[in-house]
Amino acid sequence: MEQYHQLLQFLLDDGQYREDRTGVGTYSHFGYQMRFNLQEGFPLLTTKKVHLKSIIHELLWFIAGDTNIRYLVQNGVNIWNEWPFQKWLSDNELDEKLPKYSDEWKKAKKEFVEKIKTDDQFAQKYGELGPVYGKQWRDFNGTDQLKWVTEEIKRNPNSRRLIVSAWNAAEIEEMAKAGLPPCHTMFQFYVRNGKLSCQLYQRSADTFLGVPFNIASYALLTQMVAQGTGLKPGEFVHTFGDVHLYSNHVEQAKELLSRDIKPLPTMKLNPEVKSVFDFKFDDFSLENYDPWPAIKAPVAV
Ligand code: THF
Repeated sequence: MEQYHQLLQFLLDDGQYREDRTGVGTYSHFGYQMRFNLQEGFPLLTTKKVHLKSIIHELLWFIAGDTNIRYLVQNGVNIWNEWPFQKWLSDNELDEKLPKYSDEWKKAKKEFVEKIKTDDQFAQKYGELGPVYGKQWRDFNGTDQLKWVTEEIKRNPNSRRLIVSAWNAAEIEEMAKAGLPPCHTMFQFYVRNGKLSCQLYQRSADTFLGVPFNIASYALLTQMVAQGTGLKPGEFVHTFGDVHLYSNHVEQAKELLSRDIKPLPTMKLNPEVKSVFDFKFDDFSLENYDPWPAIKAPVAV
């Protein structure tokens, strides 16, 4: 994970200050690439504890084609709550009364999440993120891209068209209304010598909070698709558009960089599972993960 540390250091040293949609401000750079050899271990950050449980549930939720946060919150995953909550606030004209990140805002968010968990109708109405990842992967104007790509990898491994796109230009407006347009715009698979590699193009990246999740998530997806297609995992290539460090994550980034990197853990998948669509939460086990403690940082909405 040296590469991740290099990216953080690079943004601290050379990132250009830039205002952004959320009003927080970022240190940003346009165009960057990292590579992770999945044969060397599972690329989960060791210099802060990363909540792998959230990553696995989120990925299973994408693969299932789900776009409602209900499954996530029922499984203790809170990373997508901010957007439906903010929308609920503005629908009820509460966003002026409850300024972002205030104590009242946090209290109201807790109540909102509780209601999503327990109230079916409320969850249907307010838990929906719009036609985001799950929808586009499984039903892009009627095309099940994930099913197609997993079959095409087997039929035609030399193909240069092994692509899944989450960027559906005709539905971007609708995604922006409920949550946000996909940051992981598209990914491409590549097969050579019995190994499956994956490259992600990420148009916008929150380096401190999101990127450790994103690396682990796509590494895991690559491992799952590899198992489903009878291949070994190769490399994960992470390519960025606007890669940034939020101005309220600078101290946390410095703290992380002061810590020594530890050996990578190993991710074991249940070998009985033969298709990317059949994995359950209990089919994953992470071994030898001994990270430094978590570092708290606010998510910009
Ligand atoms: N928006 C922003 N501003 N940052 C992002 O990372 C991000 N995502 C997804 C969509 N929009 C984004 C959501 N993914 C956390 C992690 C991933 C997220 C959102 C939030 C987060 O807060 N992580 C904390 C807590 C972990 C937990 O609760 O389990 C952390 O310390 O890691 C990028 O894809």
